[in-house]
Amino acid sequence: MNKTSAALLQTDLGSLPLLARGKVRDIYALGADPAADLLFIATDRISAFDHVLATGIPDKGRILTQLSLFWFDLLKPLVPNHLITAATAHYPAQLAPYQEQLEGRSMIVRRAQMFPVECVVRGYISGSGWKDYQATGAVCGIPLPSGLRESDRLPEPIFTPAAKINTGGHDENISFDTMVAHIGAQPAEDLRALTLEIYQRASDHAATKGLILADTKFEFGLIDGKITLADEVLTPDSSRYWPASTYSPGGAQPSFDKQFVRDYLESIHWNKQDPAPELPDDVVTRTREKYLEAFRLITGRDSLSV
Ligand code: Q0N
Repeated sequence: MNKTSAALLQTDLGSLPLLARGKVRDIYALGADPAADLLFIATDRISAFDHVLATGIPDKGRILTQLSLFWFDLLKPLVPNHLITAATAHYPAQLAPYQEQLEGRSMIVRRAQMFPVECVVRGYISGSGWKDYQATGAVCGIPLPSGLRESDRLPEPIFTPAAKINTGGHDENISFDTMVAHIGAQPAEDLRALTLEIYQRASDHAATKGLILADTKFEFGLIDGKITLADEVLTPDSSRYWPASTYSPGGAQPSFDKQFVRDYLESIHWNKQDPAPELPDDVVTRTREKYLEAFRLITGRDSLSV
């Protein structure tokens, strides 16, 4: 059994070059060579309403990392991925002093030439897709049937790419034609086909576990000229999972993982400006339990192995 330990909010890997710090993940380069492998670390940070909160969720980083590893393995027959290893025993010796910060929550990955596009796929109409549909009847230029309700299942899954807007800002939904203009027709068609194929496989798996995979986001890059699945995959941070048993279209569905957090933040009337507030212990405990529940449902495993 894993004892709950304090949340890891920040990594510190001495002189290793920090390549990027996301809301949740810290990425280091394993050396100064521009081709050096990367070290991904998922911290226990949690964001809500686009802000990183002052309190972390113990084990969240390990849960998300092990979910990504589960999905990389399941999807291996469909698409190569950037993972080299998540076994700290196989990490380079220079990382040994940081073992505590790395165990279970990190992976060494190959550096890819990333496509500057978020590959989003939606089987259900929610979030920014719902907003766009209400305004225009379409999402990313894809016309949808009239009369859809919020959270309705779509006639078929749709590919709705988004472009990164620097740091902090929301991604912007773009048309397939705009994606073609950015990266070229063949890569765009390949990424769309792969994204839809992976979504089908993943939502089939989720369905057998009583979960709806409403939508999710992938990032791809080129490694040795081959399209490769990168970043994190199919975690609750990059996906909307809904319990099938309580699915009820005609309104927003509660967040599987963050609902207690959102409810608490609404209850204190936080103005959604920095500084983000602390979370009370019971919200932390119940949220941690939701991430563990997602992990158990999706992987069929009882608890984290590390
Ligand atoms: C890379 N991102 C954006 C942190 C992660 N294999 C790779 N090679 C080169 N670069 C990247 C990868 C990957 N994956 C991807 N940054 C660098 C993803 N961010 C989003 C915010 O959190």
